[in-house]
Amino acid sequence: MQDKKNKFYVTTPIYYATARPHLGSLYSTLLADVSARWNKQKGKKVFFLTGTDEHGQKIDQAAQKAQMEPKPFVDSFIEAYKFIWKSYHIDYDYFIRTTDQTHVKTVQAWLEMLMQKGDIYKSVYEGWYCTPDEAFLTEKEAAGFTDKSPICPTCNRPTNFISEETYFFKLSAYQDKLLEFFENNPNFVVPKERLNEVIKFVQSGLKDLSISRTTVKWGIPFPGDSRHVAYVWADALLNYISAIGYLDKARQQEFDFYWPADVQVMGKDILRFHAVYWPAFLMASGLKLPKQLLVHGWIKVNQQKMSKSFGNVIDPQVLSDNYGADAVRYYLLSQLAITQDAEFSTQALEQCIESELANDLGNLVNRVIVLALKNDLKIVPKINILSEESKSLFQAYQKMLVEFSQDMDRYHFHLAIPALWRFIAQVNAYFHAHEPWKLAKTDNKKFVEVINITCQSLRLIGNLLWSIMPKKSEELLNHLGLKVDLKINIELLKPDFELTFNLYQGENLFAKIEKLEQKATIPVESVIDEQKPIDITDFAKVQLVVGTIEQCEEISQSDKLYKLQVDFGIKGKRQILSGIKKFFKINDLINKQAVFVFNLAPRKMMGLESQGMLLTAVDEQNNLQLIAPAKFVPNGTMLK
Ligand code: ME8
Repeated sequence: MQDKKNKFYVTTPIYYATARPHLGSLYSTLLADVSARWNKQKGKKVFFLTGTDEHGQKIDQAAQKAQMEPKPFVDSFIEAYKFIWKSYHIDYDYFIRTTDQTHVKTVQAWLEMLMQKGDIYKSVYEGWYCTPDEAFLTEKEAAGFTDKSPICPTCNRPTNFISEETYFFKLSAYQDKLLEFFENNPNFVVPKERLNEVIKFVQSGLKDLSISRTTVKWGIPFPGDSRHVAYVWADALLNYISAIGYLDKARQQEFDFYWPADVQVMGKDILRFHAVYWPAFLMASGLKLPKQLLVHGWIKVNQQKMSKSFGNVIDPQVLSDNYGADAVRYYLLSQLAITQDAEFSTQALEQCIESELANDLGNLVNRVIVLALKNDLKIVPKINILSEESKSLFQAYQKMLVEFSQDMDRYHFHLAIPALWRFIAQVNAYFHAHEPWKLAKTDNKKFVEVINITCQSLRLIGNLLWSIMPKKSEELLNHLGLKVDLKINIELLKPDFELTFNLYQGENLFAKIEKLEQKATIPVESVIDEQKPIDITDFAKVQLVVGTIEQCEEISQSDKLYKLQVDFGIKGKRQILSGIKKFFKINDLINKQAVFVFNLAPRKMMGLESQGMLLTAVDEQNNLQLIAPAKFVPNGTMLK
């Protein structure tokens, strides 16, 4: 195996397989992907792990609600995870599922080992339990609720009282060791401040942790006592080591090489489990602790955490279809500070695409290439002497690279990106100040120099963008006749005056965005919030009407929208725009009946008015299907 110092092992939380991934799950996975790519560019041997958490009461209950057995139920979401990760260029090395037999065997062997060691013992547990969060309340958290179930402080939902025989992990024995570890490793948690809440929690006193259930069947059977199943965290957390071969003799070398993880990414909701239980499990197992936990805030919608169980989630697939995956990556990484919660906004996303991506970067690339090609400069030759302004541009670059690298290394992507954009502004200023369109006519030598220096700068920008927007980085470099070169250590990336650039115009890096209204275009996943059922009067507000699609036309400059002419019988004819072009040929739609939202306020897209919304359903292959009555009904029929 190679030099251990030169490896980088990064993990995401494993997501509950109760629904398709949402923007929150994408965000954690994206942070891990950027770290993985950045470290690859630093020449490290990277292992990037993600996956799904598939056992426990929460999953079992969700499966029952869907009238399915738990295994086929969890199976049904895996393709959506893999598909969405792929469409966002998430380049993971392994996708672990906690129902994988290798994981199950590892957990059982580990439980057995700790039982023999005396760190796990059997007794009776009583306490208030929050199923959505899979956590017991502490005595302090449960205190003060005399006449009703205590409310979970994390999600504000009622808890249940549980009294049962259980296996305990001797968490209390690790209280002092944990505090000592935190004291010696103040940078264990990024951002640092979040470690304080953990320290306070540990200082308030650790009780032994219940890690098995007899009342739940959907889980990993306890070795030698199959009435019990391992309970969630003792199963889920182990994924980080089972995936790389823990307790598997044949994979010992691999495990020794990758463990400990260099960074483990998670939202602040699960910090306690990762900063207290997980280190204690590892200490008990005689293993090293992860080097760092990267803990980010929540993406919120209407001031509330975006969450499957609150039913307010945004589908990342709809966003990538509308805006392009790399643009969404850029928005999430540059606009959301990992240190804080942030409200998701399509307006901010669109603003970001228009001004930072299309104007600052896309236009610069386009201008330099169009101008060079117009003046027959397809191959930009080397230059020998650098002017003072060119030198000072690259000095600014060197300074920016130091800042950029430091922020990338500490996972503050929201600071690294603006530093890069300040350099892009300097390159824009350099290009415009020289007015190369005039030089082309008056001073060819100077003209070639300005084009060369701008291309040199774009090469540097393109390489630095690879971890943030991998596809756009490749496209940008492609415009210059180059490819991403992972052999260059990114921290030493500098202009290469031996290079010539073979320019290629191609399509603009960032297409004009098709502005779509947030509510109409970003469907909230159809998870019903049991806490807040809607009233029949809410439902009655929506008019769902059957119509026949009479005409369907493409819209120039839009690769997503069709313009439909729909006949609603006595209700008249309407023009309706729909982003379904990718999924249907025109002839598949003509003369078809479908269901439309009829009383949606008209809205403009690509300068055209849309007077309603076509309803579709996503099938298992992630294609759209029309919703139509089983038999022909008169156009204009309202759904009841
Ligand atoms: O907790 N904003 O799984 P989970 C930002 N299976 N990130 C969010 C988010 C939001 N609104 N919502 C979710 C579990 N996340 C356990 C983890 S690990 C051994 C077991 C992200 O599906 C964030 O990283 O509820 C959060 O920690 C994770 O998804 C929780 O996903």
